[in-house]
Amino acid sequence: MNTLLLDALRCQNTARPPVWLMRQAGRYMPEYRALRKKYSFLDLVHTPELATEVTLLPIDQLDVDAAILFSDILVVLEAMGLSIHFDENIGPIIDNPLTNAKNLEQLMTSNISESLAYVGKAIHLLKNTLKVPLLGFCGAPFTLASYMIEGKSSRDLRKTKQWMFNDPISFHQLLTKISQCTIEYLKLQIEAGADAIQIFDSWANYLGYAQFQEFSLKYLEQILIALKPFQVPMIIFCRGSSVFAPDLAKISPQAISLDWNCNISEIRRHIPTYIALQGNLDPDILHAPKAVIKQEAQRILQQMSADPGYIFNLGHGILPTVPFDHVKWLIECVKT
Ligand code: 1CP
Repeated sequence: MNTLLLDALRCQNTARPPVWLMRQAGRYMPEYRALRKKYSFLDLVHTPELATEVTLLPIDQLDVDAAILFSDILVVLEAMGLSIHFDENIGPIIDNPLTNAKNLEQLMTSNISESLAYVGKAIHLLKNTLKVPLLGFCGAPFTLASYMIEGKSSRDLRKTKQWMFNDPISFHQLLTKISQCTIEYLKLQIEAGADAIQIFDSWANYLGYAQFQEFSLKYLEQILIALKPFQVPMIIFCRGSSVFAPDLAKISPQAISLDWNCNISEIRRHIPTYIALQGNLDPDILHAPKAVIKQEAQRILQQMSADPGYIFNLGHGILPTVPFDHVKWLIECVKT
């Protein structure tokens, strides 16, 4: 068993930094694109055998130090009664987005683990074959609320923020419901065998400082407190972590996954050494020439050398347009 990731999450890694990449299974991979000719994205997610096959692609082809379950943060929305489909060009689309506080009554908060049982099956299958730790994951309540309200990807989260400012009480009710379901969903993943969990707050960077505390951090903390008895390491990824990392540290996750806008050495000075740091490489670097990829990877590795709690990763997911051999090259650069 490769324990580099789990050692780094305990800030006790004395070997090289572990490396895995957000969205390491995806459209930049020829084999993934071939599978997508045969199956829809949701077929891959909903079928445990197919989700397992896709999860294993980057383990076999890139030799990364961790697997992340192939799924999506939006499956919880399906379990809560929203209907989702994925459009090739637009991305996820929610057919029945929330438009007013009355809609909250229709959201389902029971039987979450029954609806998402297929995720537990995929985790069981993976645990039988993997020699690296398996990450489970979920979306953060604020990020999930934004998809529920916008109905698709949005450049400004205008509807979400209008709801938040105009009717904070019902916005909190929504966040509470999402948090409850998320806790149940993460328990399912942990009981099925996930070795660590990453929470994705992809759109937290849209929040002002005070609103981040009230509408995001508070709910992240509730999730961490509820899952503490399981003693499974929790990583919080947050776009906006360049600013919010010290606040995230206050709720004591085992690791904070950084975006790429900050100087990681500088951030390290403000984060207790018992909390691991992950990420920080600009995902666009993977479009650059190989020499530039190596130089930028080495810059971060040098900054974090001798840090027993650093996990190499990007500042956000791999872009679908990057060449596969650039991703392979990056992993080689980190490992040598
Ligand atoms: O084949 C396809 O067309 C689907 C593309 C795709 C893939 C490969 C989507 C649609 N989701 C995924 C997988 C996925 N999504 C994983 C798999 C594990 C991995 O290899 O990392 C994970 C962890 C996610 C998480 C996810 N989904 C996030 C959080 C991370 C992030 O990138 O910020 C978000 C915001 C989503 C929503 C989503 N799902 C898919 C797309 C294209 C999007 C983003 C759309 C947007 O920009 O709003």
